[in-house]
Amino acid sequence: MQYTSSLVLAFAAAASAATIKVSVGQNGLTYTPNDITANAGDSVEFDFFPKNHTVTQSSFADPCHPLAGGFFSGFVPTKATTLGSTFTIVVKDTKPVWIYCSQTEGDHCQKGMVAAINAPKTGNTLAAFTLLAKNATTSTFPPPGTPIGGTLVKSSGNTTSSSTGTASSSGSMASSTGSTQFTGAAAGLSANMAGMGALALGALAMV
Ligand SMILES: [Cu+2]
Repeated sequence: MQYTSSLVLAFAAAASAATIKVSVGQNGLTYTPNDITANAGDSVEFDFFPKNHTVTQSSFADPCHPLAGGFFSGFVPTKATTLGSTFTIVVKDTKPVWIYCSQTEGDHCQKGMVAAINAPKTGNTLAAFTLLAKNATTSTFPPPGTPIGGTLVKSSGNTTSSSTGTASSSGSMASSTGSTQFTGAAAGLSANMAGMGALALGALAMV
């Protein structure tokens, strides 16, 4: 009955997915932590602090410029009194993911506002990426129509709204955020179920 046990394993792996929280701009032009380790299926929740930052995916070789098909939170203006906006992505696999803030006023990316998920420990490290970013040309970002590739929950005072990107590399996890997320959660759930199906098929293929 390896068929059954593979399926059980696949579902068990999906069920144990973690949510990793990253502060955006809490201590200046930083993501904290910025050298993130995550498993496939984990969520990374970016929590926005003042003033006006983004979470944008780039390639390693071209920091401060968006990767085609990558995720983008859009700009999230945040006042000191309105904390609580989040952007959540789901990690697809353990390949390195490179991230920067595309705020051009103050050159956030060039000043080191970058992060990585599963960066190699040698070669293309986060330190190497940071150095490339320092010398990068003016930051650019995807055109309007955000968010892309993740779920944005915008908080401003007492009103909270959420939206989920569609043209994307990753869906949203049903468990990632609060009660206003029905639309995003439903879409994320089906994406997740599809993902688990694929995982189960993969497990079967290896039997
Ligand atoms: Cu920034």
